[in-house]
Amino acid sequence: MMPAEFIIGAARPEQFPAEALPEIAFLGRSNVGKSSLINALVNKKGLARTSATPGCTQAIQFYRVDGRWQFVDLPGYGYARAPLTQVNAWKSLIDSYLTTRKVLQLCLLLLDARRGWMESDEQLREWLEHWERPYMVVATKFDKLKTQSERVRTLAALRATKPDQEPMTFSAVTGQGAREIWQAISRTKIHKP
Ligand SMILES: Nc1nc2c(ncn2[C@@H]2O[C@H](COP(=O)(O)OP(=O)(O)OP(=O)(O)O)[C@@H](O)[C@H]2O)c(=O)[nH]1
Ligand SMILES: [Mg+2]
Repeated sequence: MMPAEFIIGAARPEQFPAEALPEIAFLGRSNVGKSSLINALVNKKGLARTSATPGCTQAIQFYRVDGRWQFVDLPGYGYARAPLTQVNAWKSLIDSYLTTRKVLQLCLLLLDARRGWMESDEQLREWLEHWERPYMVVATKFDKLKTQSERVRTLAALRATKPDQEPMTFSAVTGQGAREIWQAISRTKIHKP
């Protein structure tokens, strides 16, 4: 287990904590497994709240990890039944985080392995590219792909959209992929704010 602690849940930009450490942001559709991935990486069940109900993480949750990083759990998007006011609040909160945060080093864009790229993921991807935010794609819930041909097909579809990078895979059930994601995080260059 790695030392990890909750810092704050920020519902407004004024509540973002000090830009003290490099940040790794976890982005993706509602229910894709962002909070589960954070818990698996720090090997601490229950650090980030997870739920089978989409829209569990509402504010931006900041965690300090190993005294070296801040992990940032962003509220999920793309939940069809979310009210429009909530969708707009999500957009402006995420917008202000992604456009202003100087210590943001790397975005992990999580996709459900069974669904691949969906429209809202494509929009986010274009947005990250527009703002020149480095990001890596992680296909989550990989344990749900039962056959080798399903896994091969999924990886090919993910590569087709972002050919410059091998997509990473992850399962919170088996822990598969956590080591590679840690390697990617460790490789990101440390930015001095
Ligand atoms: N089988 C399987 N289930 C997973 C995996 N990761 C997450 N889940 C389940 O998917 C559901 C959503 O997981 P969360 O980690 O809460 O998802 P989230 O992206 O943080 O969701 P929001 O906070 O609502 O945006 C929970 O029921 C998890 O147990 C995985 O790798 N495999
Ligand atoms: Mg969550």
